[in-house]
Amino acid sequence: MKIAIVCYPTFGGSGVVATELGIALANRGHEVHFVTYKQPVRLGLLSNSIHFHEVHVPEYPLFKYQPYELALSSKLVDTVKLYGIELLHVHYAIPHAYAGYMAKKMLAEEDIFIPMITTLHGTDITLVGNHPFYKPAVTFSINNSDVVTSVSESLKKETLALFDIQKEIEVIPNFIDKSKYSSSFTDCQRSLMADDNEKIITHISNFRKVKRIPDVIRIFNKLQERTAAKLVMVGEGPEKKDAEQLCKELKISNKVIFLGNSNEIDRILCFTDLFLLPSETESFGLAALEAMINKVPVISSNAGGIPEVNEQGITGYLSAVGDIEEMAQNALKILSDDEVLEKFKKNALKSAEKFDILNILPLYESVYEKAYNSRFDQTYTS
Ligand code: GMT
Repeated sequence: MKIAIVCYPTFGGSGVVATELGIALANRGHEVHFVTYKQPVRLGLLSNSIHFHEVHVPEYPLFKYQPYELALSSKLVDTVKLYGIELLHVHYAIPHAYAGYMAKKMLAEEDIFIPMITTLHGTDITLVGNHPFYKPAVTFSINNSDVVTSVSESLKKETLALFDIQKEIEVIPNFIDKSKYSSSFTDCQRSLMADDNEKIITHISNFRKVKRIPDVIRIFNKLQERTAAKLVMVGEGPEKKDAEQLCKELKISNKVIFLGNSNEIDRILCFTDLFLLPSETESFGLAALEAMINKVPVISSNAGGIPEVNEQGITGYLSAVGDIEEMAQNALKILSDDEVLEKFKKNALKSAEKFDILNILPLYESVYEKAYNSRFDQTYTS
């Protein structure tokens, strides 16, 4: 099948999922066309089966806001016609589902009927999409998608509670590619980050408010008072400066390493003993799953869809949002006994394997088929 994927090309979870899905689809023989404003960060080499089409938004001084949706929908129309695309898969409702819907309508004028799948990822529903300024457009574009999927049961429930949704929402969880991790590094190079006696704690995110970065630092601060440890902070975002300042105030700057964005998170997770994810809201927690496939237990909040990934007392521990004391105690429970740590590591890997791409890809292919077959209905109804 010829599939156009629309996503954010950045380090955010939705872009990562969309990119990895596209790569996996191409490996299964589909032809995949990414349409976005920059080549997605996780996308490597382009080939006959993986294409990238850049959306340009010409600057014009009259506009205070440059019309990205307009440029995206026009690019989609051109790409569909030029490459004979059979299906649109848009990741993150805002503004992708809206632009996708416009492209569909423009194409229908030329008797080209193209089904659209919208995948809801989290903040497009829980934070941004829910704002009254966006809500009517988001509701409209979800209801006018041919198939709607959500990355967790929790996000599905929230979507149904917050919006007036007439469409069935299918849950297709996020995934990892187990085969990429099976040949794990023989030497994790722990010594690059810590002394032999120190445990390595890691946090990876886009450093936005919802990630509760100060909680990450304060959990670590409590932890390092009781056991020798280093904290590795991976990512970039608005909360990073304050996080560095907080480390100074707590006098732990020498124990916290800020690495910035990285394309080598499996290398970092290879030498990690414990992962922290105390988020305020999290539809799924892809970062936790990536930690788990690298045999790293997770200390997290119990927000949103995290309990669908991190299993209490098995792959890690979950606490109420903001309960940093309990999170620090649970972290110590895992770290202070090597046998316990080993057990949690094994469990983390085993649970993560359930989310292997080989189990999840057929679910997407089946909704693609359903949407593709529905194009005949569209022919008659539009
Ligand atoms: O976590 C973020 O802020 C990025 C955001 C995104 O859309 O790029 O992540 C969301 O989608 C991920 C992939 O489906 C989920 O794993 C994250 O839980 C979700 N983030 C939130 O709900 C806050």
